[in-house]
Amino acid sequence: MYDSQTARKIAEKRALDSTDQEIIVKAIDDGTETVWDRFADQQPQCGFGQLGICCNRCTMGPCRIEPFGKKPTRGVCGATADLIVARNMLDDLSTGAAAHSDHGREVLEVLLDTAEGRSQGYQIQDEEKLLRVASEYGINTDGREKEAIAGDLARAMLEEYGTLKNQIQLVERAPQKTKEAWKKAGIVPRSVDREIVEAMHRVHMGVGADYANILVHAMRTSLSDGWGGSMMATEGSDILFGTPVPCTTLANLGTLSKDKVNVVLHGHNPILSEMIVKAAEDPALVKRAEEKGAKGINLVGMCCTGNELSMRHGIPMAGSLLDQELAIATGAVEVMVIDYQCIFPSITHTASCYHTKVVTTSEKSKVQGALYKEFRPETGLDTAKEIIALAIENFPSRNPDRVRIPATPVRMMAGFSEEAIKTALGGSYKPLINAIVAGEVKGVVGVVGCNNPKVKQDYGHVTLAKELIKRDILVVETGCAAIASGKAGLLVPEAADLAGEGLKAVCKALGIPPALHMGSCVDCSRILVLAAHVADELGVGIGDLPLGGAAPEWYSQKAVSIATYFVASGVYTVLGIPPKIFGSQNVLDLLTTQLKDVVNASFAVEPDPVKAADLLEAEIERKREALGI
Ligand code: SF4
Ligand code: MSK
Repeated sequence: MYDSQTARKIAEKRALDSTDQEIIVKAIDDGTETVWDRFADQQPQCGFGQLGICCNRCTMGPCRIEPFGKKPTRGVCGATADLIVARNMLDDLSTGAAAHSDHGREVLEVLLDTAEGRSQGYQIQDEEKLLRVASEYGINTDGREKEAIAGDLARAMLEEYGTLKNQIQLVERAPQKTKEAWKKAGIVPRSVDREIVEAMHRVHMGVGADYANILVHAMRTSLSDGWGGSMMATEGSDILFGTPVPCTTLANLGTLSKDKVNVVLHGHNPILSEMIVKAAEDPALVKRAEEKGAKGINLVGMCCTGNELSMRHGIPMAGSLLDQELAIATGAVEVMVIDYQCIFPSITHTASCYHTKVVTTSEKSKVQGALYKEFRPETGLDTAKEIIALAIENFPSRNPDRVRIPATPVRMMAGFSEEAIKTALGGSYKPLINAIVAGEVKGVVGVVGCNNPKVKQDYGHVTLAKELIKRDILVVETGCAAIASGKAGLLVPEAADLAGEGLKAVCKALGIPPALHMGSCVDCSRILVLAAHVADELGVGIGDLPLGGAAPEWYSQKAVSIATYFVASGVYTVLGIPPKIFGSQNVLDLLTTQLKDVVNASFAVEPDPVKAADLLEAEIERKREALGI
């Protein structure tokens, strides 16, 4: 137990945002264990693991390589540090690509079920996008019912996961020059499942033993995610639930309500949470909530399920990865509904300290101690209503003496899909290109990725975003990075006052924030599409554009895949958390230097966000100079 001054100091070290700090203090007072406590318990963390030079792939091991050139220099099988590092990276990346892509598959399955009349509560919301994407697939749209087209499209997209076609259609969206670079490097992705399965094959003992060859396949696998699984997750969700348009909502833990039934929607896939949004509007359930003494039902988002809902419905955003336990520690959450990804396995342990019930909904993502309500498309709305009813029944169990909700949520804008950005620009990318050519906007950087207890929560994201906009660099964001900027007040048009004169003028003229919320982790694919359109207008490759990427606080295997498909697509990307590759100088050289000759982009590692902004600005200047602007 700490005195209040010490608890406050600890909280200030853990998180940037004052509402997070407030609840960290409460969690400390309540004796509730959080991710930061577990992180402290793990110190010192294994140096071999951090360098990527331990291997636990087979039972001749586990093996580890001595990092200073002494023995052992090889694992029992003979693998070198180069090989062990490269295999570990491909393994991590493939896990991340699988997570995104399997999410995409589930969206497409719901699209197919909806097209064939088997789902409950779903409708095709964006017919215009349906027709547009269907035509990319060569599907006949003339005079046909939208359900018939959607059925054909869902089947064609599901085929992208298979192994017979050997060509992902959406790769055609990339500019010609980018595709040629991929072809030359042998990294054109063939299909989603094939690249991931092949990756698992290659990392088996006795298969891939050439680190460079392993990393080439890592690039191909990441492209099957960015231009395949993730892109299909985004497009399928837009067709089913609507393509986002700008909207204003609120962010931080203050979005929880003192007098309403609070339901937190946490995870990544919008297919169930979309039904929960519908269920929460059911007059019978609203009435039942009132009968239980609540003033209504309050839905808030968390992590990327939250991003999906903020983007399409303006549902308030309670927080990001490191906020999941804090939301429960407010004592005001009746139910936390989870689908999958980025959910702490200890979440039910946290909930057991309060009245919160955790509901799991995916057969893939069960958690011990949670209530399981299986999501199936044919009963989606019924399941959603059951979950809301459960939350209502739990409202009287809330102990008002243990509730603390921060006072002031912050306003934020979301909904900047690629289509919405184009609309905001007046229907064409020309104004953005003109502003870039004129130097008013020097370039664009995608700031994406997670939180990580190794970094003061949100410090990396917010500091980097502020530095970039100050230097007239437009920021586009997804995932927890977007949530961090939302909480920090950067996602409103008034934040343009923090930007350099050129970017400020552009934002003021268009009425947009200097940092644009483009969605969830799979929506990093929206950034790729935006880059492809701009490159096409200029007749260049993505690698020629003054673009950058950054993941200042990343933690997940999905982020390894995102960062790699950014680089493979031609976007120089700076990582704030060192990846587990420093045990191999050869792998480091390949990823940070030699890749430039292949895709005109590379990785960099820079934990200091101000120095990261320096690197990104220098790279943008390099690309501008090469373009002659
Ligand atoms: Fe050791 Fe080789 Fe087995 Fe890895 S694959 S655990 S390095 S023997
Ligand atoms: S939720 S993958 S912590 S961004 Fe997409 Fe945030 Fe990273 Fe999960």
